[in-house]
Amino acid sequence: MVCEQMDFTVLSIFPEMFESFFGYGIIRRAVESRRIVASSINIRDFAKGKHMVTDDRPYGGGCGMVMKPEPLADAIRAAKKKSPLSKTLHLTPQGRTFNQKIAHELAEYEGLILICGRYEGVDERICTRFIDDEISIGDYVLTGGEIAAMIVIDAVTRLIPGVLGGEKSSEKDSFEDGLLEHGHYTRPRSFEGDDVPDVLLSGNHKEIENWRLEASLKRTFLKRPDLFKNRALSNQEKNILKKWHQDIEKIIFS
Ligand code: 4GO
Repeated sequence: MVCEQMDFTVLSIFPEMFESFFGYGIIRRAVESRRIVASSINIRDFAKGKHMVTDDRPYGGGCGMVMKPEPLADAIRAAKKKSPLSKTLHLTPQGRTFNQKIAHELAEYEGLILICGRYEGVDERICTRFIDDEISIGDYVLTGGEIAAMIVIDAVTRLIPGVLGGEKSSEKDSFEDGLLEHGHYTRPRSFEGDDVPDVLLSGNHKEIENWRLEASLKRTFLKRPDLFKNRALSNQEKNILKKWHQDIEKIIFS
């Protein structure tokens, strides 16, 4: 059987941070079922000298430390030797802002080598000579790239076929079709006086689908109206919006 497998290699001075990340839930099952291979390289293992130093003072002065290029370069070469078809990513606030579309793009690679910086960041010559792509998980600064790497690995892993329970489980997610997801309900039917919408108990699958689409549109309109900018509407969706429009006009002009 041909089975898609993705190889993640993280480079960090704190590789132990990834032990719990790879050890729980869906990510753990993906490792156990060999749908992903998780390995880490301790950059310090490639540092030279008695003190295994990975950082140094910045040329030109200023505060903070910079990750030395030689240990990082050797660590990246070791990762590429083990996983030659992988794409090398650097997690940095200067990268492309990560989103679901980029997650799909990255899921196409055989593997990812994720470089996690610390201190003020890595020597610029590493960025220019060894990195295929720079990714940011959002416009804020972290003390290290490790959590950003986990976020990228998590979002990519759940797109790999077979990782989620049902084969199509990720297709209904928020963002997959450009809308937010509708709300979800489980038992009890009445929770502290708050009831599950009747339609969800009706067993009428067509009506349930219609209710969910309307709920998705409503949420997106109220919480993330910006998502409509880059998304075409189906005729069914336009009809739902037209109906609201009419309902609102009735309120205004009555
Ligand atoms: C990544 C890394 C923020 C991000 C980081 C981000 N901060 N927004 N910090 O994806 C250099 C040293 C980068 C610490 C690292």
